[in-house]
Amino acid sequence: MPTSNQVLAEWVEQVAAHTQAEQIYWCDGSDAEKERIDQMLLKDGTYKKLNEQTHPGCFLHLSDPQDVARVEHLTFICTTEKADAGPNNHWMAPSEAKKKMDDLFAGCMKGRTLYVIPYCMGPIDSSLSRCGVELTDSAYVVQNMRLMTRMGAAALARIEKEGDFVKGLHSTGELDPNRRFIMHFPEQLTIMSYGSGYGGNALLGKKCHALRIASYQAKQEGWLAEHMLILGIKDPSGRQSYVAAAFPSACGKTNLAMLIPPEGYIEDGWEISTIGDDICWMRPGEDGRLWAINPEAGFFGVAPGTSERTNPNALAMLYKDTIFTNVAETEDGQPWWEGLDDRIPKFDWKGNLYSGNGSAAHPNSRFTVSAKRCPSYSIEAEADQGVPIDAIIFGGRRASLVPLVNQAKNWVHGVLMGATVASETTAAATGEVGVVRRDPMAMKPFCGYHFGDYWKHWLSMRGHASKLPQVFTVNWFRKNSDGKFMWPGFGDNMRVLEWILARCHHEIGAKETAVGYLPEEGDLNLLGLDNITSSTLKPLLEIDGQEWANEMSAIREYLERFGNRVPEQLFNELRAIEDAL
Ligand code: SAT
Ligand code: MN
Repeated sequence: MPTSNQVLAEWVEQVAAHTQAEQIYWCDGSDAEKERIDQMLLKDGTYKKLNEQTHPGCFLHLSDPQDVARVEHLTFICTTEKADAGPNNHWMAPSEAKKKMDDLFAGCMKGRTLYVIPYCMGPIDSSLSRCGVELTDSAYVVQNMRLMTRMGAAALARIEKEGDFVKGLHSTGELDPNRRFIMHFPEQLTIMSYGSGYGGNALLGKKCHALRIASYQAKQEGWLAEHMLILGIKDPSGRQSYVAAAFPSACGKTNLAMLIPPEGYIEDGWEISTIGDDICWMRPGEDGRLWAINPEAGFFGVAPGTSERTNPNALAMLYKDTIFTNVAETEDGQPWWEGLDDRIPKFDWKGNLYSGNGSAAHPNSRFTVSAKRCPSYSIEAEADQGVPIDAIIFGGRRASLVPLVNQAKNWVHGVLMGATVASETTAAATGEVGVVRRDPMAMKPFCGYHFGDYWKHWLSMRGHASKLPQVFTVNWFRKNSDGKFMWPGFGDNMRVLEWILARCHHEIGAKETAVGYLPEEGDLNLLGLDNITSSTLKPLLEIDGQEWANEMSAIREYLERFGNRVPEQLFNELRAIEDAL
């Protein structure tokens, strides 16, 4: 066995025997290995080669049409005590879950190869990083993990040095939605996933490890594992700031992480750099600030809506060495999706001739690409110590009520804001799209334990870090009475970021309201924005007392659902806001 880690060697042997895998393959992460597996996937039809002239090294994978998104109703947290999983999770007793999964995995790899993928979440030498090993029978998963994590020999070496790692066992099984489960055992640092080959269900380093398991570990060890992008902003004076922002899946995290500022800003010398687009691990540093790493090494982004206008940086990275999943294809073998441009594709995401009706790409179709291919990717993302965070932003899609930007008055208020943000649902998860649901810290599907304990943990960061970031909410998705978006979004979100940083560095005043600090009229830089003046912007920066009083009642009701584990401080804060309203 090619490892000195006894626990790992025995686990691999035991899984191979139980699943009756035909052979075991240890991934080393080399280029030669990548090339070999690409060729194999082409040969067996998992991959289709895209146009080598326009998209060298790019492949198209069309999944089973029933396996295109995360399955929250089949995702379980299996803690010994049901109460520890909380009302925010589906729970199953560990023994029952283990039995169920053992039955599913029995003999499931007959005739298949068991791939062993040692991986490291975060820079390979960073003390903030954590390792795991995924065992899978899917070579497509191997190739995605190669892009999304630091995988192979270096990760194995770290595991052998440190000893401990998260165990993730995965099989695509029969891709039968009735034989599909994603089980998490936070107390055993173990994940078992069966019956899906889709991203969040199958690339176990991502949501399963870096969020559900890591959030549980983070609580015990005094750090935070969050569903956040990380963005660097350099202002014209050369001052470097960093922002972490939480949005639910498919609300524009990737676009914000790769934002290109409006022309005037670029001329003035503003620069944006990308650290991560989905996950952020933060730990208090000796200086009292929160230091963050992006545990991932690639982007698994939503393709539809990505264009030269919305995200030029993303488009620039997708011309080479990218895996496309469930997008459409043009006549000349180029990947295509809604919102890209006005060409008509030849094939839809099921590989059929595109009829012109309905969407050609699946709304949750994805690209997988190395972060290094992103023009705005920052070398700071590889820094062992991480980057210090100045602001934390919570956001979601809200057609009404929620202002463009709002600053929390203090940490407790910020935690309350984060705990109660809501958003309209998107295609990233199976289920109805467009329903408003509360999505605390954008972690509703990803927190590995009881939300009450999670909020308590957030509040406790005050005791660990003396210079916590300022907290804000944003809403790019407000609509007017004609149903049109009121804010241009995308690159123009820079204007909001500028205000946020000015607040963090105490350089600008604000309008104090019952629910937070908002920009004064004229304080947002609107230079160069056609059609938007301070007066058209006014409703976006106002608080409707009555509507907010209703919102506060809804928030109280929501918090009460989590019972007596909800920290009393949140209710005190809520009461103060209600009084002020
Ligand atoms: O499918 S993933 O969970 O990996 C992506 C997402 O929904 O954010
Ligand atoms: Mn996500």
